Amino acid sequence: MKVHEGLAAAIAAENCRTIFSLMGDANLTTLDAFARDPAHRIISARNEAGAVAMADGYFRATGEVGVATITCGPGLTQTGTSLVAASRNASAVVVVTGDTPQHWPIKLQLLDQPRFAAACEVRYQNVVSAATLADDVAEAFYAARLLLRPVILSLPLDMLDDALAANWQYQPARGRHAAAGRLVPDGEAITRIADELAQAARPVLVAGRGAVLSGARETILSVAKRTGALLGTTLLARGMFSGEELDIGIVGGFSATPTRHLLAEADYVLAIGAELGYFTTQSGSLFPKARIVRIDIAPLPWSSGIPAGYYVQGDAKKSVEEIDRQLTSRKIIGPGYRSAATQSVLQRRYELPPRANDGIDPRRLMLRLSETLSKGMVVTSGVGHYWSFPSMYLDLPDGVDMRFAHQFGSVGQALPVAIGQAVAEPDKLHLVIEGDASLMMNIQELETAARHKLPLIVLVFNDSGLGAEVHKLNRKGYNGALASFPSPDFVTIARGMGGAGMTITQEDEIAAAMRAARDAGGLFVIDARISPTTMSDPYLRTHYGQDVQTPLIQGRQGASLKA
Ligand SMILES: Cc1ncc(C[n+]2csc(CCOP(=O)(O)OP(=O)(O)O)c2C)c(N)n1
Ligand SMILES: [Mg+2]
Repeated sequence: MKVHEGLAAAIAAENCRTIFSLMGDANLTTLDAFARDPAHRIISARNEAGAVAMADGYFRATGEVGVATITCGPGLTQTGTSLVAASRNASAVVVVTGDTPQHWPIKLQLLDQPRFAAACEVRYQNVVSAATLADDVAEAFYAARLLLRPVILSLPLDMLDDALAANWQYQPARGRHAAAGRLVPDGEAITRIADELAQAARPVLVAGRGAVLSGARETILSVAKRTGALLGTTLLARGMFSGEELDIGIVGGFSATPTRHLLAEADYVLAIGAELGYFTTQSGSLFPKARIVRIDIAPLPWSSGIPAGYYVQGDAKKSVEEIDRQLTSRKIIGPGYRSAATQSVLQRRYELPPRANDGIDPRRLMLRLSETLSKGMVVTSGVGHYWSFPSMYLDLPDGVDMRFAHQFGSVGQALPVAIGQAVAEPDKLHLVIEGDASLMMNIQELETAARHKLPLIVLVFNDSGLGAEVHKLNRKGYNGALASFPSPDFVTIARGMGGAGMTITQEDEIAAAMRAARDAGGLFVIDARISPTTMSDPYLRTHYGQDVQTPLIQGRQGASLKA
């Protein structure tokens, strides 16, 4: 057996049957060996950036290590943004590549790869020799799972055809090292939080993705019942408390108006499994009177831009269970926010701003889209001016999962991340929402989605421009036209790539478009011609100082809305 064959066998032994790739000298023989087993699947992307983002999406959907393989040098440099985005999402990803040996005469693709990896916040695992292959591969997979970030596994090109020992065997990482257990919080810290919660008059619990992943929902509900706390989430945990009496939806820049009114009076905010950064606290202005306490597994609190508080390192579920036990044994029952006054704030109704006459109204489009969603769907939004509309105006029915590909603040990631998710979950219908400019950044991957017949609908918020830039330039008195230009015909592009699509110019047409997409199966692009002058609620608030009134939609099925 040769090294590349052993490598392919080792990857498969790590429970990886699907690999995302783009070929080159560093990986073509490894892919050939991997493909010999008909149960293995190779998803060939059109750009290495796409391959790594797809592996990231695979992890997001399954919790299993996503594996991508790409060639060295220029293949690796293409992946920079996707690597950092995966790192910021705490995604376990292994990227298998090669490296030009120093003694090779051809230096064309030579790169200082470890330094590149360091800048991209990923671990660089070098395979030292054929004799260490098994140990090095296992360490890479172990590190990806333990550290929850990408690991680059690199083999010198001249090693790939070396012979492995006749008795070579691969023992997977899981058989070698135990997985990390739940992080136990400090007991005194928990007592301190229980004391403070027991005394708080208007407490708020904010659950983040860590709370979702650790399965802390029921325990958080129990603490909320004892304390009368409001139940909010970060963006990434959107929908976690839908239907609960004191659910206030998203806490942060995307908070609804009732949420803002209630948070303004909060005296204690406990964030659970959440980083709670600048955007979630609005730099502290969202709850100016509150003491801020955070529980998360990160070794260091991310405190940039938020008021000082108290940080406890611990698993979300374990920590809240301890708090709950203490409150229960002390028989604490606080009214907190439980009152008729709170309910009247939560049930306030708002008018939507009037429609513009230069395209689809994005708020109403999201309300109409909500009616077409059904159980088992996954909605993934990217980032741009448009993303506040799905975040704030999409009414998620039960069983619809909402995810975000905004990590690292990079536009263009949502399509390849959603493709990786669709590969991992082919039984679900995937809807990815992208801006026109964002889609153009990785548009080549539409062909990957079509070729693999993935159940993927792409909804393009098409305002014919870099909307975020247009609005900011205009607001500052600069030339917004610099960032607006006609977009291509996305439906023609979708057809050319092997998919289908429909252009819509009115919000009511979304129902027919979604029906056509379901009927078509496979890749379907909905090119929604959005009003380029309609600004999002956060932009009106932040850039124009307007007191916009955003209804609380999540978990209330649009009850507070007059459309
Ligand atoms: C990789 C990257 N390049 C540039 C930017 C700056 N940027 C932020 S939003 C945006 C506009 C994106 O346009 P589009 O996807 O059409 O969404 P819109 O803002 O128009 O709703 C740009 C270019 C970024 N965040 N990431
Ligand atoms: Mg745009």
